[in-house]
Amino acid sequence: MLKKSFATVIGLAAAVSFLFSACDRKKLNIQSTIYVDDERDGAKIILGFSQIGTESSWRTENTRSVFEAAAEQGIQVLYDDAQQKQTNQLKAIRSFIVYRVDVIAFVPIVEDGWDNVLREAKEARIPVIVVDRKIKTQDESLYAGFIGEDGIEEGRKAARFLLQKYSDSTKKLNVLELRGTDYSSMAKERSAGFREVLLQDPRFCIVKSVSGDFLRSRGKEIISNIFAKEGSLSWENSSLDIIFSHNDAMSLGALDTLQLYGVNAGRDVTIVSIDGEKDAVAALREGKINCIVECNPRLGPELIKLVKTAANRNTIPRVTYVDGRVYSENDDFSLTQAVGF
Ligand code: GZL
Repeated sequence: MLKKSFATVIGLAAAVSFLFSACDRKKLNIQSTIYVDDERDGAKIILGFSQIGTESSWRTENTRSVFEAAAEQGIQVLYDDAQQKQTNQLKAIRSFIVYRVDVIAFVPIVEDGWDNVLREAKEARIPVIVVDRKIKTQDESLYAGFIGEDGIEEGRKAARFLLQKYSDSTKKLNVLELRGTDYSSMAKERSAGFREVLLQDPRFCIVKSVSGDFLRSRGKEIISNIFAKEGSLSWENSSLDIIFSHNDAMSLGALDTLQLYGVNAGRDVTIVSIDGEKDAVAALREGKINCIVECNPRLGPELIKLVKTAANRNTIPRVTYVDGRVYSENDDFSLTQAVGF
């Protein structure tokens, strides 16, 4: 397979890419550098990896995990940080095709809009692995397989915790949902799984659902806007008893504002979150968050196994799910290993 020098590709691709090789194993600093490598080491597998960005600790741990696993297996990584823009991901994938990487892995920021670029990868006979979030496509043959979490099950786990926590309550319970990035599979799945379980119980009512884009700043802003409009933690005369947040970053942002308004998070309002980042686990131990559904970002080792299989033209499983546990106020944290990322 003719491999163009990356210097040539640089002129074609706006994406700033990062070539990571085993020799850099000691540094694991994830710096975007422009790498010019006129000679490819043909023996090594080159992975083109298009990542969404750095919107949360989950995302940076996910990226770190991929780099670390690739270094351990001597796989070179062309990396692109899309800075939350699908257009940047499309450019990066096209530059990977021009550079003729062996495998492409990407985290689709949203579900739609991938068929054309995946068709180009298929025509170039480069296998594509979808990571973390899912895509909607007219042609399932356009990608080799998916590895990530089951967002629907994560939403169900969050709801099951609430059903258990309020099993003895007779009052109406009003829920505020902080959604992740709209049109992303993860936000859609978490919402769907949460509703599937929770709304079987007529005591619960989701009175408001807002997209916080998985960002801490937006979680903070949404709660501030509610206080500005309502003067309290309520919505249209319904007190908000529960906040269900699609990720820890938005939960921590919400905590920032609740503290400002003197709300006793974890007691005056129940908070259920997803991910398991260190700061959120610390808040759980302090009783400010009531439940965290773990979403494991450390997909690197499993992904690299799939990359090696695909690079050798072997079939990979269509879906590889990684599971996570549930941390809650009921845990005896003296027994729980240090968790979080
Ligand atoms: C989960 C991942 C989500 C995390 C967020 O699979 O897609 O995106 O839950 C991250 O923290 O922004």
